[in-house]
Amino acid sequence: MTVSPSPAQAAPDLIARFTDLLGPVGVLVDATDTASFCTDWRDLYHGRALAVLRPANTAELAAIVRLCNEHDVPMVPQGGNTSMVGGATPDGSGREVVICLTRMNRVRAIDPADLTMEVEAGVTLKAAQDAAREAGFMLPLSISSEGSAQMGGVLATNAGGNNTLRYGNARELTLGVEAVMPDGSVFHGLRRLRKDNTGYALRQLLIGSEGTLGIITTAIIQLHPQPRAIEAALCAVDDADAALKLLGLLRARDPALVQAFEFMSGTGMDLVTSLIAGTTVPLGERAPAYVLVELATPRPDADLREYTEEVLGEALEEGIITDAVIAESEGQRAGLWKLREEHAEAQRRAGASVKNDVSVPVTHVPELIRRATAACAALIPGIRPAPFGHMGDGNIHFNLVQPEGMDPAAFLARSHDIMDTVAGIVKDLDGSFSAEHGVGQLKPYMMPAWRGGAELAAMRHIKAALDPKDLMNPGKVLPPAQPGA
Ligand code: 2HG
Ligand code: ZN
Repeated sequence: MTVSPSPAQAAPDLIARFTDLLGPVGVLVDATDTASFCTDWRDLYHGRALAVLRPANTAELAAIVRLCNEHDVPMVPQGGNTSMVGGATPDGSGREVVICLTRMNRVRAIDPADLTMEVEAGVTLKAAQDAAREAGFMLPLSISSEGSAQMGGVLATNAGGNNTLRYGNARELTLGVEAVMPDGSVFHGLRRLRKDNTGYALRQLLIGSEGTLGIITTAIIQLHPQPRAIEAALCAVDDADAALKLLGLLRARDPALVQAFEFMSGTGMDLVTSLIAGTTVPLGERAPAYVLVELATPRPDADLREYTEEVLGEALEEGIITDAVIAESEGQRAGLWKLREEHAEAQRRAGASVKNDVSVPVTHVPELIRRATAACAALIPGIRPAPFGHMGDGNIHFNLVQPEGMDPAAFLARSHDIMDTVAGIVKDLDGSFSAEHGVGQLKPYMMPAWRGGAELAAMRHIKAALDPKDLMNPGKVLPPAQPGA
């Protein structure tokens, strides 16, 4: 039997140079140590890494990027490894290094006058939120994976999440970034300016580039005042049309109060309550769909509770919602959010599933759900559509769980059929095939049809200009160029 050498055994000199730069604690090469960095949360991709490199600061990161550039070593930046599209998983060649930012994990400063926070890439989103809260502010970015997702990845993927409709996504909340570029040079863009019209917005190019143009090391994030009152309510609705009416009512009354507006299908909710311990829907009867509404205000004098009761009462009277419960305590509010946040985990436990992280203009959400549900049922009888997500900003996770009893592999073999079916409807409704999860290695094949022509050509030019050797997260975002294209 021949035993092939581990990737690191094939390049001992390089590993020694990395170790000189980072010390032994900064370099992992044993397969047992690197394994968890080489597969994704969804278990869709399984790669191999030459090494996992863990720099402790920007200077160390810049030094290893320079070395990789010199030796043509492809680099895969990785934060909390929570990508839904394989965006942080190395390929199977064993030539790539994973660059893990976990050791760069300091909240450097919070400026209470400027309402900003300076935070390093390896800080988890949850830790950044907590630090902001302890200082009396709110970092309004909130996503299901916030306990593991790290700020570098959150920015690199322009994460959105639950509060986008009120506060914007990562892009809107970021004033400045520092990043190591593909040649190892450092972009010193840690500026905290609201106005700065000085040429191309490199910061914005790096945000959402999914690590293909450079590695974000530190960022200046805008904070908001902490709400003094928050009311969360779970509403039962007959369908997404009713949910849209509820959104209309809330916005007509006071759009500034609406902090989250999350849709959940009855099917998705059934999966959560049956597969996740400690979850129950605190409403009388099972509904075809639900909306989790959160209203919040920083004003001390606003009687938000009374307002919430009044507006939901009106929705009940008008038959927009069929039932509702308002959280009576912080614990109950957390319980309502658990029902929403555990959707992804429940679907993972239910078997194989195909995710469609799509967005459409918010008024088209009901039509999207109706048409995509019918089209997928026609494609695979017994398929379980469980759409949920950030309806307030038009971003629906149109996820489909395998039919009960079907072979998971056979279901996953139909992934592209399902994704293309949903995407066709999304395109028809002027939407996007990836609203917040990015493109990663799962969806580059969709780029020519959606972003072709001048847009994709410009992206390729930018990539070639900044990363001429294609060493930064290769194979992600951009599809391979066709010969002659
Ligand atoms: C969420 O909103 C995440 O919970 C995950 O974006 C969505 O599992 C998904 O598709
Ligand atoms: Zn989401």
